[in-house]
Formats: sequence, C-alpha cells, structure tokens
Amino acid sequence: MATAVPLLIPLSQLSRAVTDWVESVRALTQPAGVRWCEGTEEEYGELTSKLIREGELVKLNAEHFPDCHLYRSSPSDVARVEHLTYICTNSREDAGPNNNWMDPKQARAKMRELFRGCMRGRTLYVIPYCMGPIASPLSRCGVEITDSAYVALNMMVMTRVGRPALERIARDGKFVRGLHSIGELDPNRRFIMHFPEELAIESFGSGYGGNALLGKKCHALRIASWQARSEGWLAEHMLIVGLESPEGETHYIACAFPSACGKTNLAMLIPPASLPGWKVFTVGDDIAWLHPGSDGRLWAINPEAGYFGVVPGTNPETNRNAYQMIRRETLFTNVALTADNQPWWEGLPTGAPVVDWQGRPYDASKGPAAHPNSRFTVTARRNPSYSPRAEDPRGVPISAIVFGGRRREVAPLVYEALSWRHGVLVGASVASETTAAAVGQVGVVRRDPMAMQPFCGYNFADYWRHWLTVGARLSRAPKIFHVNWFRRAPRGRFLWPGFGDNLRVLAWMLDRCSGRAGAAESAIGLLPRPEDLNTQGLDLGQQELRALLSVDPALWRKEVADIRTYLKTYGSRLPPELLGELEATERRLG
Ligand code: SAT
Ligand code: MN
Repeated sequence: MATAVPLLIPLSQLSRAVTDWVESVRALTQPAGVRWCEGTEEEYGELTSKLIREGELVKLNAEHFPDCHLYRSSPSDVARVEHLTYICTNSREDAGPNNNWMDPKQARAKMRELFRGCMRGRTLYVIPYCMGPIASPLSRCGVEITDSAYVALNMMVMTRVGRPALERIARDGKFVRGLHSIGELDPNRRFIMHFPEELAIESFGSGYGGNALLGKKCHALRIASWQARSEGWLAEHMLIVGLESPEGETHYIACAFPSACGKTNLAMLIPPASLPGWKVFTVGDDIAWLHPGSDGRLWAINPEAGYFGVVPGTNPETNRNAYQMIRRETLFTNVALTADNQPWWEGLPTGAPVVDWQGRPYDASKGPAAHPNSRFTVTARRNPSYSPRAEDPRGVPISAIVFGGRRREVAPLVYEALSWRHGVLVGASVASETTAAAVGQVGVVRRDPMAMQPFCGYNFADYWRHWLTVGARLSRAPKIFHVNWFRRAPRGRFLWPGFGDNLRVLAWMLDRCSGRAGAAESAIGLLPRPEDLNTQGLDLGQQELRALLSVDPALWRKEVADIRTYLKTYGSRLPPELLGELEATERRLG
C-alpha cells in the first residue's frame, strides 16, 4: 500500500501573524508578486540564475571559483550609513546620546510615504529566518520582507531561512518584523529605522550589508540588545572562537572589535609553526549572544550561519582558512576582475585587475581596484575551522572576553582588567580609528564602547548598567582583557605582526584564566611581563616588545581625562561604578 505523502502546508499559512503583516505590506508597497522563501539550494540557484539573466550578477571563472558570483552595488551604496540610522523609542532618553533618535510616530509616517507603491513591478520576498541554531532556546526569529533578490540570497547564507524558522515563529508567536526596500538607491531617500519597543525595523534606499541584511546588525544587535536587556542577556558585536591548547584543553573566548578590525581573521586564526599543537575552532566571526547559565558561567551562541567578511587583505599568508573558504560557493560584492574573470582584490599576491569594482577598465589613478569595504558572503559550513560546537543549542561557555580597537598609540598590546566592574569600564572606554565599513572619514579615533557604538539599540548608560547587572549574576564570570594589535612605532610601522601570531597573546590570556601565567600590575590593569609571552620564532626585538607592553603615564592621564569627558555626556544615567573605576585608575596613575 502506498504511504500517504503528507501535504506540506504552504509557508503563507503557517503563521497568521506573519501572513497578516505580509498582506498589509503588500497593500502598501504594491509589488507585482509575492514569493515566500524556503531557503533551499534550488531556490538559491533559481534566484542566482534570475540575477545573472538580468545582468545583476556576474558568474565568475568556474574552474578557479566554482559557483562564485560577483555583485556590484551602486557606487553610492557601499557601506553602512550611521548618520541615516535611527533608534525610534517613545522616550528620546532611552535611545541615548549614542544614537540618532526620531519620534516613532514621525518615523513611521515618513517611512510609510517612502514605502508607498515602492515595489511596483518588483517581487516582494518574504524571508522567515532564525538567528541561532533552530533548536536553541537562546535563538530568536524574524521575518524580512525585501524587494531585492540579492538581499534574499545573502539572508539565505547568513541566517537559517525557511520553514523551520516559520514553524518556530508560529509556536513562539513573536518575531522581529523587518521591512526593506532598495527604493531608488538614492542616498537622499535612505533611512534605517529601528523600533525596539515594537520589535520592528524599516530600511529604505540601500541594498548594502548592514543596511539591508536586516537579520545582521539591525536585528541581531540593535533590536536584540534591547530584547536582551529586558530578558537578562547580552547581544554583542563579538566573534567567538575555541582554542585547544597542546595539552588538549579547550577554552572559548569572545572578542569585540569594531568593523574591519580583524574579527574574521582572529575567528579563523592559523597557529604559527612555532606554536605547535594548538587548534582553533570558529564559532562566529561577528555577533555573539551571551546568556548567563545556571552554572554561573556565560554561554554564547553565534546567531548567524555565514560570514559577510571584508575581502581586501585576504590571502594565503594572512588567512589561509578564509582564502580557501571563499574559492567556492561565494557571493562577492564590489571586488575587481582579472582578464579571465577571477575575482581580484588588493592584497592578493597573484593575478592582476583589469576591471575595477565599478565595472570600469582598471586605472590605478582612480583608486583601489576592489572597494576597501568589498565583501564575501559564504556559509559557515565552508570554513575549514568551523567548530563542531557551533550548532550546539546550549552554546559554548566563555572563559574570556576581549575588547580592542585600532590605535597607533596609547593602548598596549594587551592588558587584563582587575575585575568585571573594571572590565566594564575598559570596554566602555574602547577607542578606535574609523574604517571603510561605514560611510565617512577613515582613520579618525573615536570612542567605540564594546565596539557597539553603531549597534547598541539603547542608551549606553543603561547598557553599561546592564553589563554590571549581568556580571553580578555570574559566579564564574569570564576574565576581561583589552588588546591592540595595531600599535605603531614612531615612524608608523606596525610593532606587532598580528594574524596567526595573535595566538601568543590569546595563549597568555588562557593561562591567566587557569592561573598559570604571571603578570605585572600597572595603573591600567595587569600586563604580561616580557617573559610571560611566548615570542619563540618571532622576529621581535626586546625594545619593540617593551614598547608594545608600555603604559605611558602622561598619555594615559590625558586618556583618562578624555574618557571622563566622554562618560560625562551620559549625565546622571551613567552608573556611578564606572566613574569610581575611572577615579581609581587615575589614582594609580598618580
Ligand atoms: O555592513 S555590515 O554591518 O554587515 C559589516 C560591518 O560593518 O561590520
Ligand atoms: Mn561587524
């Protein structure tokens, strides 16, 4: 007897709340058709073919880069736009001085006019997605509606798209609503609005990265940070990496660095030959959701399922894992092309560009061949160092939290905070030079607390208080460190080799966590003494090492004054504990 094949319920009937919302958006935006995304390989292939036919995607050299494609975004749409990104809370104070704010009613009205009829002649894609392993209680779901097939393709790689997500939404009854349209890609009609109180996002006029892939920065950081505060956890701009020592002990650490400061490289680090026996496992490269566990430890999941990484600089020397990973099934955005249709970017030792990222004949006088913020989109499963624990619904326990920025001076290579509370001050004081990941001037030092300046969905003062509260609940709290891989010699040369050699610093941290490594006290925290760092096989003089580990009291007194001025902008909402820690630092500086 033939077994009855169960009829699949159409996606559009799984959740009434989602269906009703899609219908209201359809009525407003007037698309030519509606497509519910299942997130299957066939669907990915179908959308890819459609974009190739329409001239939006270029198929790359199939021999060297099988199943790889190039997408060129509009030249005025190549990075996040922080000045057009808003947090729309009922009270302006809740958004804080760290965010642009708009009254939610005003913002909704403004966006309604932009969205009205904006999808005429286009397909409306409904993308149900889950951030985090589908079976994890720590995961959260959303639905993105978009009129960009390129965005749909990225979302299918970066998140878990399709039926299981929608089934979970139907069960949970709760989801983040993300409405996106590329509009006319007009920078003057571009807004990225967040309504944390309604778990909603509205993004118009950009098709790029964090502006448009709403599961990423908009949901997993801005909205999630708000949700996390009310639910007692943390949503952070952190990579998560597992490090197995030659003795077979594995620790997981979470590191917060600003965009384009090497998170992907650190998450996929290749141990140098002179440190045999170490193994590195990537859990995530950009975002961590951290939950206090019943065992008093902090547990982390990576809400994402792929990487949207910076391409320039990736080569077999700097990051062999990433280089291998992006040679198949990868969607490139804004890289250059060689004569035989291979992708090319600055930092590649081989090949030569003939077509630049805008599709023009390459001309060195017109700037770099690949855009400095050109990206690869690739599934995490292609990562040779992908952690077997990355899909664990419980997450991984975190032994250390690392903050860092890009600074040519002031911050030493590494130091350890004296306590969780001091660590919150260290995180709150992070400063970094700006990069090409956001529109604006590159290389200007700005405060970027916990690398969350562009991503915290509420008032930083409340956020720091929340950090203090979470820490108080942890009986086995991670140790907190600060690193600076980017310290320079007076003549401008980088003092530290970076990349794989960063493991030497991480190894010291792990030894600190297990009480095995020494440290020297300084006014700003605990630093390794030169003999505490394994520098075997490294071409680094004693003088350079001392420079890397130096704390200049005069520079630091100025730094503390700067930090105070910055913290004071948060007024009476600032947790007094932070000023207390700052005063203690000042006293230690003498
Ligand atoms: O554009 S993204 O936000 O996705 C990348 C980044 O800036 O970190
Ligand atoms: Mn990032």
